[in-house]
Amino acid sequence: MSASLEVYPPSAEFVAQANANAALYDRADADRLEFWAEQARRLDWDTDFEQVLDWSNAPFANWFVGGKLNVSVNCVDRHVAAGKGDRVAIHWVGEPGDSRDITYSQLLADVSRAANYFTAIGLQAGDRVAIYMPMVPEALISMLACARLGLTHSVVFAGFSASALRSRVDDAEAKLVITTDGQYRRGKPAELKTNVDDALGTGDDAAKSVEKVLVVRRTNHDPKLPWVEGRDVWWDDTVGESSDHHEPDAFDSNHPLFLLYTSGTTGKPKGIVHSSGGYLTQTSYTFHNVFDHKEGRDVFWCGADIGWVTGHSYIVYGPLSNGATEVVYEGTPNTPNEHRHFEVVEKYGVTIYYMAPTLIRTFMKWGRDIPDAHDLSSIRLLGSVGEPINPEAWKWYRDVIGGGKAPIVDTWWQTETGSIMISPLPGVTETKPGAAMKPLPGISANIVDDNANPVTHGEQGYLVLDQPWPSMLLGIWGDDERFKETYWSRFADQGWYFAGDGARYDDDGALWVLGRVDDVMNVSGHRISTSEVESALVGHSGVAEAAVIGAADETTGQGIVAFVILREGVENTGDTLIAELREQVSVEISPIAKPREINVVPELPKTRSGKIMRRLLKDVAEGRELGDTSTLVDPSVFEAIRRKRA
Ligand code: 6R9
Repeated sequence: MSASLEVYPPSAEFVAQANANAALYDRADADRLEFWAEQARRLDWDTDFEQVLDWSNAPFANWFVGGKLNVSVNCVDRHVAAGKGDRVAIHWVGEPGDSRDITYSQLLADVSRAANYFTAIGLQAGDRVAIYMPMVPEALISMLACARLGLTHSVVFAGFSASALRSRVDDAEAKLVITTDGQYRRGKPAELKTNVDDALGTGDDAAKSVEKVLVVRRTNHDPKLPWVEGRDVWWDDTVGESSDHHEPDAFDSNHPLFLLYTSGTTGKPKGIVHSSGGYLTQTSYTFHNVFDHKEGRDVFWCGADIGWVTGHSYIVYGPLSNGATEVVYEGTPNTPNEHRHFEVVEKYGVTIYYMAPTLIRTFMKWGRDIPDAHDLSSIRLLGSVGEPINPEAWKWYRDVIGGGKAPIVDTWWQTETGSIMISPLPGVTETKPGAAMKPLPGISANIVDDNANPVTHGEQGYLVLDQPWPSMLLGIWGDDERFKETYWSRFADQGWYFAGDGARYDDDGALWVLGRVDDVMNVSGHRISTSEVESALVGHSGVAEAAVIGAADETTGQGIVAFVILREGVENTGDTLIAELREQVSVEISPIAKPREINVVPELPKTRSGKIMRRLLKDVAEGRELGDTSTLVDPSVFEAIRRKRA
């Protein structure tokens, strides 16, 4: 990467008002732990911490040892107590066009009601609650009510299938599942509660841990919604009838706030466990500095879903702990038409807009006439997350959405890191289109080769985090060994966290994240493992073997391409079979994991040790010349695959 690429220095105007300044790096460098203690004190603690970090049991971290706090009090009560109760916390916009404004006082009442009901049904701190909901206010309220009681929530993306929900409910042994009757999907109500019924099963097959299913009325689409007496209850009849006053307790800094399942390199999703004090410290700090948030003035909008970590950290915990006013949107960007996002920006005067590159590329495809038809001048800062943003999309974003002047923060982080780790600081960093630039103050990262030696500028290497950070994962739910093995074994001697991403520094020392170096695909910013899709395909009775790769895709970053071999005697019914296979993946995992392309091939390319050569399949799928095939058992396999695709 050459140093001559365009750089975009912050404007004098932005610098003059920015929350962050260059001294933040100096302060963090001078005393990292003291720096984090200072950030932690932006929160309200019931009991002050005695020690900033206990790393003696690495890689199991304990941040802010001895400290006790209540996460929901930090996100809600303290703003009301400070006289900001009438401030809008959430401008909620429903997909059919309905909307609700919820102030901090109303949020406190709603969270208290839910907390009182959860207590009434016997839930106790440490119990797990599964949340399987579209983007309705009750989803956020449920998360905060769990936090208030020390219940560990596990949000499962409402686009996931019944079987994906079941495995997550079972793994976490959730006692309560919260859902809605239905959800809007591109203008039409679709089932949701019935997915929960399918997931939880009946009789011998019933999910053993679940005692109650709490249902929010959203679509009202089915007058005969199936109902399990004694298990299922309506939100309105229960939470709605509970007292709006609730006295919270404080919990240990390391109390598990939530679990969030994410794809790994092996089939089974892992439950990433996050803390309370450390997690909230860093989400709150990053929200304030990376998004340059000004209380009472800014209107923030993060387009993620609460089913992903971005929704947890930058729809719920980061904004609300800072007393922000934010837009929460239920639907897709093209319902009822492609103007939707820009109308919302205009209506609420959105100032900070945080989206995924795949959406920006979609906007580019739709054409600039659409955003140009709106007054987007309220926007003063843009954010990007989920995958590398290509320089072309970066420039379009700044010019067309940011009026040619809004700084862009390209934020690198992961479910496991809990909050933003590598990003420009607006008002400080000279940005380059496509680069995440530099670890934030207080964060330490490095790019190293196979032998843990730092790479020279221009060389590609592995992105590692060589110091613990406050919002780091506590572990993988119920599997300490897998936690150590997955993240800490690659550079075990050094004690570094290996993120699974490749990266490089350019000649100026700016950091560019290049994407995953493992078998995890990134489709529209969603992490999907190749082996998960492979095992879904092999679950079809006609399939003997499957290999899946992520091929470059102009819009979605990567597209899923599958190669399957049929069992002996199974007839290839062409499109019918392909449709069945795609459906199989949709049911087993989610519609977002459906392969873009499925090739039925006579053979898969394998090394002599029997490993599928995915790298070569990628070359084929991306239409490149084949690389080195010398280790293949039978190089002619490719000719057969090529012929099939042509
Ligand atoms: C927050 C989130 C994590 C993976 C991560 C990386 C990719 C995220 C990125 C980025 C380049 C960025 N990723 N942000 N790559 N530039 N700004 O997306 O979490 O769903 O766990 O995904 O996403 O590959 O390892 P998660």
